[in-house]
Amino acid sequence: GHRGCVIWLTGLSGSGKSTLANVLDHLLSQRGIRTAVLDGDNVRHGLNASPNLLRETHGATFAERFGLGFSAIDREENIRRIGAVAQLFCEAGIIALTAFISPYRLDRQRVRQSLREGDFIEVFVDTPLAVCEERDPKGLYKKARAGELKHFTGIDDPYEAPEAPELIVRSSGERTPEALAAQVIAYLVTRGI
Ligand code: GGZ
Repeated sequence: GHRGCVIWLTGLSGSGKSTLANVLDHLLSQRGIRTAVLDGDNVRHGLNASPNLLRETHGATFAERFGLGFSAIDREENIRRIGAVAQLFCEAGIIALTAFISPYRLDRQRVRQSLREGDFIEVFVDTPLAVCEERDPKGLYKKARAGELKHFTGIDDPYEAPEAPELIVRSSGERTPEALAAQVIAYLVTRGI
């Protein structure tokens, strides 16, 4: 059998992290490997969501007490919780595929340190800002440029690129998500995973 690990995708909004995670999920599952995808769709709307914005508990709304936004401290807590969940998957022998901007080096470093040596595989999805902005699938870059959305990563909020990631994939140009996934799988093979 194979051990679990955490494949931690980091990169800008629109860089292709979720797409890559889902292609990897599909390809690894086909090979009989157990995987789990964690991304904004299931975490920011699930584990870290504010399910009832109006419900008052002990003098504060649920969102005020537990909801996570995009301030540095909220992103830190978002990544901490995701790291903890990914660790549980890893210990259960599952390959966790996480797709979050995770813009702060220190937050990613903390997740790395919570895992056994070699279990944290940091993959920098290095798509240029111009390409992400051109894609702009949700129109968020447009809003950020117009000043309607503050603290948007890459526009008026920092993105700290990894200094020594296990792998860098470049998704600009002709390269399909399948080609990027093949690059990640080739890396996993060299690592004996
Ligand atoms: C960055 C934001 C912001 C701000 C909303 N900055 O393209 P998306 O929509 O689906 O991906 C982005 C997602 C980022 O959530 P993460 O949990 O990955 O962020 S972090 O790791 O930094 O905690 C984007 C949307 O949420 N979004 N506001 N201000 N992205």
